[in-house]
Amino acid sequence: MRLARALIWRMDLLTGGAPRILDRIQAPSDVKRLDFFECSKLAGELRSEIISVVAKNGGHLAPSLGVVELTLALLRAFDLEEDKVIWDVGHQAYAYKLLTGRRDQFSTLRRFGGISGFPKRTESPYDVFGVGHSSTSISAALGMAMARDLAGKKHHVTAVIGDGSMTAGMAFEALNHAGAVGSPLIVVLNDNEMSISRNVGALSLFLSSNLSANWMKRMKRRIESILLSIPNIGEDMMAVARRGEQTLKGFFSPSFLFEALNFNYVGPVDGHDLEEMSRVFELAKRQDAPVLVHVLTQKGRGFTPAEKNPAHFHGLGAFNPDTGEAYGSGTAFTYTKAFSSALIELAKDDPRIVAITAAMPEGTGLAAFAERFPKRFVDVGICEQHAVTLAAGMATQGLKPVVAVYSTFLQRSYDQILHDVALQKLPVIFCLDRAGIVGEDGPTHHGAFDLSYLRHMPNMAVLAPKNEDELRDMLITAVAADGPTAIRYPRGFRDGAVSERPARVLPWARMESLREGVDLAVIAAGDTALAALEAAKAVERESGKRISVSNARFVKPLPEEDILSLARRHSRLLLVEENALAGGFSSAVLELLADRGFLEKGLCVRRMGLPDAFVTHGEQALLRGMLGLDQSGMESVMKDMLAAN
Ligand SMILES: Cc1ncc(C[n+]2csc(CCOP(=O)(O)OP(=O)(O)O)c2C)c(N)n1
Repeated sequence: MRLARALIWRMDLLTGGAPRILDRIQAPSDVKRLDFFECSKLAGELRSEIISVVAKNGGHLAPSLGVVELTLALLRAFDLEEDKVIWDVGHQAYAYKLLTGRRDQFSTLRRFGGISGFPKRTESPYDVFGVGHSSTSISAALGMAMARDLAGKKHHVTAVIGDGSMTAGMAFEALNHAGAVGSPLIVVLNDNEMSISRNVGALSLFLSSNLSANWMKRMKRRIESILLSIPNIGEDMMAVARRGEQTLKGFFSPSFLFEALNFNYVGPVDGHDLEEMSRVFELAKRQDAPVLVHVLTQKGRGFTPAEKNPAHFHGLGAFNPDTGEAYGSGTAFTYTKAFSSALIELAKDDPRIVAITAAMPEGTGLAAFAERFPKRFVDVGICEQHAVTLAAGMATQGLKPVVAVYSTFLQRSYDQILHDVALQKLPVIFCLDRAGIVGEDGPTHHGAFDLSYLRHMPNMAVLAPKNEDELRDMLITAVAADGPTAIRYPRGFRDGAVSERPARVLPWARMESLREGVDLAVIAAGDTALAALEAAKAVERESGKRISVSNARFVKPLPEEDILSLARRHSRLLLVEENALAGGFSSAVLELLADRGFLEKGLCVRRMGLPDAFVTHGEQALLRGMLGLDQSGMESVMKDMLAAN
């Protein structure tokens, strides 16, 4: 039976228009039956499939293209019915998804109702750990290995982590622990010398293939030419030097680092050479100790535009699969761009301003700042916690550090913000991009919690602009403040432009009235304020009622005076935010109203925001619509409130 199947496979291969090998992979173990020639054909098919789907749906292209052969090697080496493979970040797991039972759904990647862009335990039994944030894989893998040991089992546990993700402290905490535990555990270091942009840090030098290959070659050539230039004895000295080469290589190679942590080191291995990797994984499987397999890959491999510009193709929207050219609104003036240009403007006149990113200069808009003020720009790697305390240290010395980070990733730094910044009332500015619903990246990436995790910290100010123009005002307001300030703004754009007028410092803890009415008051935080304004106008036209709409501007300190004044003048109050309702802006307002006795007096309050559930992935506008956080959702709640007595 097996022989017959193998024969059919080979026959199909020989007959030009053969169906894809990919279409016959029913289970991950099917990959084991392929020979290296078939695997290389399959690698090509996987790349075509990934490129064509990501070109339509957007996604993480370059990371996934880089690990196609590595994925095949893992599936050949391990039995996924027993063994565990844990992907770090998980943005590179597209080939893995295709080979582990999700080929038929792959065209739905990142779409609402479709498969996730990241490994997800509820999606497949082969996704043994849910992920989206970086540098968790070794900890999770060690946990699984320790559970295996306790159960007296023998299967293999393998974490696959990129060199960018390896820069985070958490990865080292896990290596340190794993080395001490000493149980069998395989860590595959996928080294492409890139994080999203070029990887940074002293460690990246140590890991770099330049060191282990090019650097060694250069060094060798120089030593050879020096020795050969010595008359008579040069040749003999060369022979001695060649014998010492291995020792020198061992000393300077990354093995030095990992062996100190009690890991056996194997590598560097060519991550596009399936045969070599297969040999190495067989070797790794036989070790009765933690092993680090250092694999060198090329980010974007097999798609020329991505090979040339891996940072751009790291994660992107729809594009032309023939040319790599982006479709859509790449030129739109987003909040990120408004932040980027406003910060540069401020920094021109204020040498205290420094900008810090945790491996995301492009995503946060700091790349332009880095070009303009290279000495005042810091990329710490994927180290959000360190970024915050670094900023705190700088602030003690009179600098005005601006930490630009996605809302979801700042979750990592809760204690650093609280203990190192807020407690000492240090003037660090946090610019939180991607706050609220982000869209296709889904629950690991929605910025749903920042208002909740920041607003209870004493000394902290939390602001949310209604549009790009107000973001400029908030930035200058934050620079003028004498304590920590966070500004949170969404992915994408509201007005898509800023006005010509210079930015101005906003009145502290005051909101902005956008419309005065009598029948209902709406207070909205951030970007939702303008949608609420449009909704109110539409409802007014239809109902003849008059609605007050205010832009909160400050979530902390709460604009108490303005809120209480509205509560006195209205019998109905609607609160809107794109943050978890639990502990967010509307919670703060409710606390105030309860404390001041307004709830007892019969004020009718309704809240709109994110539910106490993780919001799935899908298009930003679609998710907002589903959650009722778009104009039409707001209209219906307003009508409902006006209809009630
Ligand atoms: C905690 C956290 N911060 C930032 C990010 C955003 N991010 C996603 S992938 C990535 C780079 C990862 O680099 P690497 O691990 O080397 O993988 P590669 O993309 O090069 O394959 C970053 C910074 C994240 N996912 N998690």
